[in-house]
Amino acid sequence: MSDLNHQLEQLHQEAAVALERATTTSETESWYHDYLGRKGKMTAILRGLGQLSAEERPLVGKRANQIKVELEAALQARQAAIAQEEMQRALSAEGIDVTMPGRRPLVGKLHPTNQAIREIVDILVQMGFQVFDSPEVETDDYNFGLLNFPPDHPAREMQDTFFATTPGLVLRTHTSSGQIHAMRKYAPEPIRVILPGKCFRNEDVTARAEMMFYQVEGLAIGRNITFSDLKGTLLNFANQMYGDGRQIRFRKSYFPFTEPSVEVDVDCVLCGGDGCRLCKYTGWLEILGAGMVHPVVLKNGGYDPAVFSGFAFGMGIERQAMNKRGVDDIRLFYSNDVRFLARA
Ligand code: FA5
Repeated sequence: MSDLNHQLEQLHQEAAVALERATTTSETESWYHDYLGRKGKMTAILRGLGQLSAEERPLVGKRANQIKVELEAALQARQAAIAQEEMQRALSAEGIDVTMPGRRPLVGKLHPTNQAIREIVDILVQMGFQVFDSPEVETDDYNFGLLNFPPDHPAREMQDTFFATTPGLVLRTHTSSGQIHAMRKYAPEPIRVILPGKCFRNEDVTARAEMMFYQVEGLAIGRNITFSDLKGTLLNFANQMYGDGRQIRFRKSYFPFTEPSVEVDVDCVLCGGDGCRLCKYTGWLEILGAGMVHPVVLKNGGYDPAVFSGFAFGMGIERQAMNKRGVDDIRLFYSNDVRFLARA
């Protein structure tokens, strides 16, 4: 057996072991380069064939070819196995873990102001009020004059007004501006209407006050409407809005369009009247302004005050939502913070 033959067998073994150790496609490529390539160890050995005797040369040459064919077949098998492993690895790295909980899609919902409007309107509609629409841009008359605000009377300063560039037009400062529209449409029939909508006041924005906010106005006019009807209506409203067993209290107040006028509070929904941060330790939450419709306003609306009487009330919508949900800053309603909007 020639020395060359011996070298060939050794190379065969060494190459087979080295191939097993290759774990990536690029390692198998370097292996090919080292053993079977043009500058590889096999080629180097085969170059020595010329020095062999004429009898040995074909035998060693044949064996060399066998080894080469075997190694090439082994290389193909190894490369196929590695490709399979690499694919498996990539698949499991990028794969979908079907046991993971799904991501909850963000679903839009009604804005908290709209939720509150619907809740309030639903309660009042069930009590027999019908919704009446009135304009956001109003004449000074509907917003003030016809509601018994005398010209240049300091009462106008109760509500800081945005004036339109057209003289005589204002952005309504309260939904009471719709009262005369409703009365003039239905007088002399009795009415029970509610007027939900936007109001605007040129005020400093604070945790309690916005420049744009919503109110719902209530107005009932008939032949025998008394202050007791107002009280019963508001107690019923408070119980439905804030829960059974709620108490309300009336504090005397002043509005030019009602006489007598009151501010109405409900016992604090958070502490039940003991005093807490929400009610500023008073035990009460203010919910609205109200009163008996002033005779001058009845007359301006087309009703004879000798025959007809009525009550009216006006509440801030965001304030009701704040009371109910314990929100302590009205600015959250209009700052588009999704964390607040999603929670509300
Ligand atoms: C009025 O606007 C009267 N028109 C209410 C009324 C109607 C009285 C009918 C009698 C009869 P007042 O200015 O108090 O009243 O506003 C009523 C409610 O609107 C307040 O209690 C408050 O909840 C809300 N409100 C007033 N100003 C703002 C503001 N800047 N931001 C948010 N809410 C406000």
